[in-house]
Amino acid sequence: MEKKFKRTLVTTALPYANGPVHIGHLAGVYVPADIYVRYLRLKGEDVVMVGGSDEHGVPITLRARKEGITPQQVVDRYHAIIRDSLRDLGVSFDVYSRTSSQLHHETASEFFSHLLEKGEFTVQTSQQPYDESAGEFLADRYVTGTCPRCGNERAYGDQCEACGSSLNATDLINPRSALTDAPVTMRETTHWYLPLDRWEERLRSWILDGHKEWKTNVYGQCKSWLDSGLQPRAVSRDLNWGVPVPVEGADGKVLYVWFDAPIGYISNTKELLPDTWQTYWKDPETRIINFIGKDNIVFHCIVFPAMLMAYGDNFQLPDNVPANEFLNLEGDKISTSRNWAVWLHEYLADFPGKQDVLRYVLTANAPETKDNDFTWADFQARNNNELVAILGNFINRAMVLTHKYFNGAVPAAGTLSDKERTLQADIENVKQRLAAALDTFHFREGLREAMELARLGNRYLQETEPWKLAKTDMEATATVLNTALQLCADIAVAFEPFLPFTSDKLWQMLGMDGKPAWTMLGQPELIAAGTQLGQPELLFEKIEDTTIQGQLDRLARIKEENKQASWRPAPQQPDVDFDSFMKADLRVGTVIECEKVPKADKLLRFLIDDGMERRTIVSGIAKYYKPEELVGRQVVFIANLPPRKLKGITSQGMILSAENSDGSLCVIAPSGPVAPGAQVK
Ligand code: B3M
Ligand code: ZN
Repeated sequence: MEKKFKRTLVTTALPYANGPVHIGHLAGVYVPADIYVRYLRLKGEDVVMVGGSDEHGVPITLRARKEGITPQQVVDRYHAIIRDSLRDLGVSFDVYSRTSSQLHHETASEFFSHLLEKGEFTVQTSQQPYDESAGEFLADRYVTGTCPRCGNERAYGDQCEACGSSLNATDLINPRSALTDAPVTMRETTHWYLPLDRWEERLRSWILDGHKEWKTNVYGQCKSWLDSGLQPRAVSRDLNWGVPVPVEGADGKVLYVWFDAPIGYISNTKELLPDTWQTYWKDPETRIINFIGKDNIVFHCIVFPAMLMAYGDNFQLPDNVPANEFLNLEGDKISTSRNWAVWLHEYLADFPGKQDVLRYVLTANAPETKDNDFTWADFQARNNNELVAILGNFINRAMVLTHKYFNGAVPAAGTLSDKERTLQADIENVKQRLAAALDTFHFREGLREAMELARLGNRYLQETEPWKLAKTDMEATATVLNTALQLCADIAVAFEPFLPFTSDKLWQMLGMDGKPAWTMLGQPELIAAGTQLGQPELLFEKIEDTTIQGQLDRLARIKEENKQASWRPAPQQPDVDFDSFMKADLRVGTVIECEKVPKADKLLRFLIDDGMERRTIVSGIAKYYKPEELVGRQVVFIANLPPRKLKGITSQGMILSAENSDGSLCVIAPSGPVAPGAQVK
């Protein structure tokens, strides 16, 4: 028997305010959470959706240092971008706040103090990396040095990006401070730890016995954490950005960001409901749902629940944590630091009025059970072949035909035939399946069911052909169009959670009053006969190839920039003995002629004055020079290579060029005029 709840509290992972939000955040957290909340509201349930920016943590301080601004300035900038862009996408938070707020600082501080008083922490002393000249402890990210695995000299204290191994700061060879480049020393420091091992048994039975219905990816991760045994976790850090540890003498120490951030859910609820927030956290008849991405599972299923259990006072644990996998972009992992993302605020500027297209594509392709890929080709195809061709098309046909035959007034239905009765039953079945999908967090499937309504509509019009009926039987035509318009109204209801802008527009276009409600879906007389329809407007428009190409070009540019930014000189070649080197006869020559080699887009043919005669050399630099700009210039070439045939031309030597970080070639030349044939020594 399913437990009955009186209300639902939906939380969404707090995005780090060190960058804007991207499609990965949306597909994993905010779009599914919003669909769920809108669905519950449509059913008239008591539901509250809370969110906010996560404004603490090392990455924010690093960004501030890099830009020469304060952490507060960093979070002010990104908090505003994140808040506004989520709002503009229609993500319907009841409150969207931030962890740098005073209320949050007080709440997190009180939470810590309460655990401290109850004896829920242990204290441990450990050696941590320290920068003597800056007088600061260093988070792992602040320590750089040589990777013990691959020899990369720029590895970080938590990870080597060259070989991918995850490291501890103490593993690095020659560790240096990323702040001052000074050598890192180790210093003793004391921190508070939450002994997760004390809660292991309760967590086990709560999750492994009590929540077998959780998604397999979530349940599986929890099981493997629990099976490998829980350890105490530090809940404080030596850092000067965050919630100060509320203990005498703990200067320079703040709460660990993963300790304060989930408490943000509580602060946000308090901010929204100063008088009744406790009902949403402590009443067993409240159901708490945490929407997160898979990298946050341990914090939401193990650490935060342990914190809540340690606090006591009837704090409720989440009822479900429907974590999603990751969304990739055009085959590569989304990355804020590499700018490999489709940023929401940029999408909204590039595609005005197309919020629902993005919501649709991200839901249809949501990474619910495995990592998925966002591609612009798929975005275009889903818009053109599904939203335009199926959904938009059905609505438009029903509207246009009603305007044509009934001056835009909903005609009264006459006698219903089997076709209408079958359709009615089909709609009812879709409604059941849609509800079942949404109740169990299967949003892709839910969207497929909602689309089924439009498919049913197109099939119904195809079978009844009102444009032919209208020539002989106006009463039958009225019945068909009435039925089709009822289905249009059903669509406005069913799509409200998924495509709220479209649903709203459609509701208006149908001349409906009030707001859609779940119980309306499938009602035979949802839209009353005689209702005057608005003008039929297209709900979706085709997206052209040029638009998509523009986005692909942007990504290609970013890929190129990243390649150049990560460029390093090639490793030095093995030693060569002096005599061998001296055998190469390097000389200066003057270019007499230069022209493109036909049918070879990379090659140029040179005629070089080498001081004795004219020799032909073929060189692969056609992409980087116009032939005429090289005529008259001096180049360096290897004179004693055996002749080689290239595209039928015998090349007598090789012109030297340097390869730039973008792969382009730059011809080597003497820095002043030199007699042709001069040797390079
Ligand atoms: N800011 C991590 C993340 O964005 C973190 C979530 C906090 S939820 C309490 O992946
Ligand atoms: Zn390495």
